[in-house]
Amino acid sequence: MANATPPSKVPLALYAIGLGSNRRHARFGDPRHVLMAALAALEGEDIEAVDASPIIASDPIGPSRRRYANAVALVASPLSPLEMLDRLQAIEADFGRRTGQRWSARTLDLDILLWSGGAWSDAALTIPHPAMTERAFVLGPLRAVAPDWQHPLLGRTVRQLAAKLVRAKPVDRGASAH
Ligand code: PH2
Ligand code: MG
Ligand code: MG
Repeated sequence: MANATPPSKVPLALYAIGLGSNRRHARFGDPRHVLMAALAALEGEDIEAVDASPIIASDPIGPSRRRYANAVALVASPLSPLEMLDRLQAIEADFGRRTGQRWSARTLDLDILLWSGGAWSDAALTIPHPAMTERAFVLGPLRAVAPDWQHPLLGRTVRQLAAKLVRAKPVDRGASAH
């Protein structure tokens, strides 16, 4: 075609993705191995792995009594936030997560924590993740990969937020988390 234009280059966005698991997977094994498999599954044609934190073990916040494995991945992608959410939910489903498993023991939870575009809020998705500033199992791994990333609404870096959380020594923030 005479007027054909080359495919337009969509600029890449950077996302910080929180990973959590507190349930074995029949094939992958314990939660730590679930996260290792999930980190590999995140990479694809339009999601490029940039960095991944160490996988930590953390005490459960909320009603589930099993310990979690948690980690944070940094990925670069042309996907919009809602496209990324779709993709993460598809991966969760691939790992056997049933909808309605919120708060209960889950094989795999993938949350968008931060996005280089800043803040996002609609009926389906809120970025930054509203509970991230209260969760050591998020801020610890996030600090390992993106200490200088500034929370777009609070104007504080991840390093500052993590330091503040340690000082605050919350008694039980479980009820406000999701
Ligand atoms: N996720 C929750 C609720 N509580 N606790 C820990 N330690 N790690 C999690 O990933 C986690 C949790 C809901 O998403
Ligand atoms: Mg989630
Ligand atoms: Mg979550």
